[in-house]
Amino acid sequence: MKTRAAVAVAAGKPLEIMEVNLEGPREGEVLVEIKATGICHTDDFTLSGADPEGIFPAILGHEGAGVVVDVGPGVTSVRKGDHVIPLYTPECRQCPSCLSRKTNLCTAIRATQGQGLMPDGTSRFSVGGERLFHYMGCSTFSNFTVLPEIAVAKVHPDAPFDKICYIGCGVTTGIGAVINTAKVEIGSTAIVFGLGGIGLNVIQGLRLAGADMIIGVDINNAKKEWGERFGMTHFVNPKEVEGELVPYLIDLTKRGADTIGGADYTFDCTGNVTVMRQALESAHRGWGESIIIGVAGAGEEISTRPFQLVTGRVWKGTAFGGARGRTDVPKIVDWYMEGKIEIDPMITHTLTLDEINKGFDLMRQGESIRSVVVF
Ligand code: NAD
Ligand code: AHE
Ligand code: ZN
Repeated sequence: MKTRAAVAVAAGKPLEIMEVNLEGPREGEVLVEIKATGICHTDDFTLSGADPEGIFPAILGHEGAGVVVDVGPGVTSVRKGDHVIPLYTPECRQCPSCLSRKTNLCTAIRATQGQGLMPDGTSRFSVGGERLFHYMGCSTFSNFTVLPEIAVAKVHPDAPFDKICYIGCGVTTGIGAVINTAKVEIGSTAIVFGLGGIGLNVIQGLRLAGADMIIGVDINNAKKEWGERFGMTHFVNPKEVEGELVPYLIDLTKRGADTIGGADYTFDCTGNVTVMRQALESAHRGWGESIIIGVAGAGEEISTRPFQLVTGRVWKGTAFGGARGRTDVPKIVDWYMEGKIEIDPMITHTLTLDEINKGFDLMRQGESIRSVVVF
């Protein structure tokens, strides 16, 4: 079949909208009509050329929602008409990682996914006889896409696609980092570095978890109002701090008889390795945990004095908020439908596929929280 898609033809180039060929679903695969897709910073990271796994030409996008329109042989868990969210972290429930119960990082198809291919080692997309690569197993910047059955979560049929697509990455990553990875307790203190599409969801996750002090750090002052909207109690712009940021934050988090200071939990939502170090070092001596969410470019490394860890701080990372997609994503959609979490105000821009490059520009300029493309 033919479908319209935004194709990443090469690193650093704007996406090109074109009609591409899409083969139907094979064994264990489903064909999904994508109704809406968010634009995440990670799409821009890959498009920029900084992603060691980035390959071109490819169809990017990993934050979608849509309807199953066909299924391949052997598919049993979803059928035509089901509303689904594609999962870049699948859940096969059979691989050693899924069975370990210690991680959400299913390994069933990770190798081929990183090569931009379906699990059988081929691509379903092409144009003019040339192969196009899949991206993160999703390729939601295409109106129709093919996914392995284990990489779709069936969700509430009344949920609006143009909002719940954000649960395909940003919402789940931010809230999940708080609930699944950090396991934040009521009354905690927390610092969130970077108040974009992920950081604001960390903030709403902290509010849900009952954190007392939620400090947001961003170099863009416009993010103060945004953070406050979702539960942030204090805002710090590092550019306006006199002296070093870390001692300033440690001082800000001193409470009651505690003269040491530092937050119980800190979160990097920037992808900047200098910020990651600041986040670790502003965690409380003895127990503070720092969670890396941001994705850093090829060749970049984090560093700190080992003393920071010797004195009890813990450095952790999280992918997709530690969520098991097929189990947790439908629940998060239900939370949205029940009004337990907010999504609508964070979707600042709704665009057509033809306007997708504008969505990337808005994100780069710090003018959007989330742009969503509606097909
Ligand atoms: P975004 O562009 O919407 O937001 C980034 C924010 O960080 C902006 O508000 C920006 O002003 C701020 N910022 C930049 N430099 C800063 C600095 N030095 N100090 C403080 N704030 C700074 O991006 P996003 O969509 O929220 O994504 C954030 C990061 O999370 C990206 O690296 C993305 O690739 C990553 N990500 C990771 C996962 C995961 O599963 N681990 C999932 C989604 C996104
Ligand atoms: N390809 C990159 C890795 C990028 C990365 O860490 N991706 C996150 C999701 S970001 C979503 O916006 C992830 O899921 N990581 C786990 C995994 O298996 O990729 C690189 O550096 O190679
Ligand atoms: Zn993402």
